This record gives sequence, C-alpha cells and structure tokens, in this order.
Amino acid sequence: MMNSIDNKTNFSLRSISLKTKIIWTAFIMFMMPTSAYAADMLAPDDFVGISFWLISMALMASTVFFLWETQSVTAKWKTSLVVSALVTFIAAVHYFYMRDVWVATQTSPTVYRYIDWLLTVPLLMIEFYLILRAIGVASAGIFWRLLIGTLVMLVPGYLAEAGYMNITIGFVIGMLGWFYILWEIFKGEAGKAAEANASPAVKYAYNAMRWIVTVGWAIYPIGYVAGYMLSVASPEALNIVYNLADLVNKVAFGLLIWYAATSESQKDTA
Ligand SMILES: *C/C=C(C)/C=C/C=C(C)/C=C/C1=C(C)CCCC1(C)C
Repeated sequence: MMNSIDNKTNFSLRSISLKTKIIWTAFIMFMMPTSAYAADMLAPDDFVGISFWLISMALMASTVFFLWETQSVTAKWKTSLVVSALVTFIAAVHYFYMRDVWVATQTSPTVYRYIDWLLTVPLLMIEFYLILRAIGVASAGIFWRLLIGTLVMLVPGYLAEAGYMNITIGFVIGMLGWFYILWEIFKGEAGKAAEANASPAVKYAYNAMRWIVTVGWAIYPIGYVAGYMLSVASPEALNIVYNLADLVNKVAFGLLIWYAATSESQKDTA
C-alpha cells in the first residue's frame, strides 16, 4: 500500500537519477570554497598553503569518484563507497576552511583537525564493519567496539590540546584507545572474521587498511608528541605532515575499499 502511494508522488528523491545527484553534489562542492575567498592571496612560496590546496582538490576529486563508482558495484558494496565519499567530502570542507585560515593568518589551529577527526575517524572505523558485513561475517559488537575505541582515542587528545586536560594524561588515554582499535582489527573478533572468511581481494584490502591504521595513523600521535610534548616541530612542518597523512588515511584507504568492492562485484555479476 505504502509503495503505491509512493510511486504516484511526482517528486521524491528516488525519482532523481543517480547521475543528477552526483553532478549536483559536485557542483555544490565546487561552489563552497568560492564563498570564503578573502582578500588574502596564496603566495607562490607558501608551501603549506599550497599543500592545503592540493589536498583539498584531491579530497574533492576522490569524493566525486567514489560516488560515481557506486554505480558499478553491487548493492551490498554501495554503502562502503558512500561512506568513503563522506569521509573525503567532510575532510574537503574542512580543508577549504583550514586553507583560507592558513593563507590569511599563517596558522591553522589544531582544533579544526579534531572537528574533522571526530566525524571522519568513526566513519573510517565503520568501514571495517561494513566490509565484514558485505561478506556476511559482521557482528554488532565489532561496530560498537571500534566506535568506542575511536572516541577514547580522540576525545582525551582534544581535551588535552584544548587545555582542559593534562597533555600527558590525554596522550596516554588516547594511545590506549588506538591500541584497543588495533587489537580488534588484528586479533579481535573483526580480525578473526576477516582471516577466516574473506576472499583474496577482500583480504588484501582489509589487510592494507589495518596497516594504514597502524602506520598511517601513527603520524598523528607522533605529531602530538613532537608539537606538544617536545616542542621540536614547527607548525609549518606539522601541517604539511598531517596533510600528507590525510591523503593516505582518507584517499588511499578509500581506494582500497573501492578495490575490494569492484573486485567482489565483478565476481557477483560474472
Ligand atoms: C583522517 C584523519 C585521521 C585518520 C585521524 C586520525 C587521528 C589519530 C589516529 C589520532 C591519534 C591520537 C592518539 C593515538 C593519542 C592522543 C592524541 C591523538 C588524538 C593525536
């Protein structure tokens, strides 16, 4: 009954083709940075500013790519690609803003990165759950443990950087959250499920993803120690390193999911 009513409605989101939705999303994204143009201009020798620019473009292009590719994967893999696109999209918007602030002030308060992380890191974690769900071996426990792990990792780090918590205590609790995540994806239920049930393509992607979470993610706590505890890193160096790290941890991570999704979809439709 509900369906027949639905079908008669002329305007529903479903009646808009996927291509139209993708094109509009891209258009809105292109418009966004122009609204923030200030009088300040990017100097040709401002390499941090240029790195903000390059990464924001890479994030935006990745978003369009991931959304576009949802057309070529089977239904159960679409969510994974959409979540990859959400991660790069949310980060792109933050990068537009951080880039403008950097160009105008030659600083980029770390708090902007934490706002981005609070949204994108849980989404990246959910990707592990979604991959396992697509191959039919996920449990709700995996989802909740990974989500809680990210919050334990990020919230104390933020509170410490913002001055509400001791820098060392915030760091130690944050590290415990990260180790908890690593344990889950290597040795815990998630790791075991992937080991036992995944096809070679999914195993390859899952394995590369957890190494990104190990090596790629290590850059942020190292930056925290270098910047806040030892004061040996300049804001310029830290921002360039964080920008490159995000390219690996968001774009390359998404490409691995895309690889698993397209390989599995080809198998399903063959
Ligand atoms: C796209 C952004 C990503 C993947 C950000 C990841 C951030 C972290 C892995 C941060 C980790 C931290 C600790 C492990 C200890 C406490 C300090 C943090 C929050 C920098």
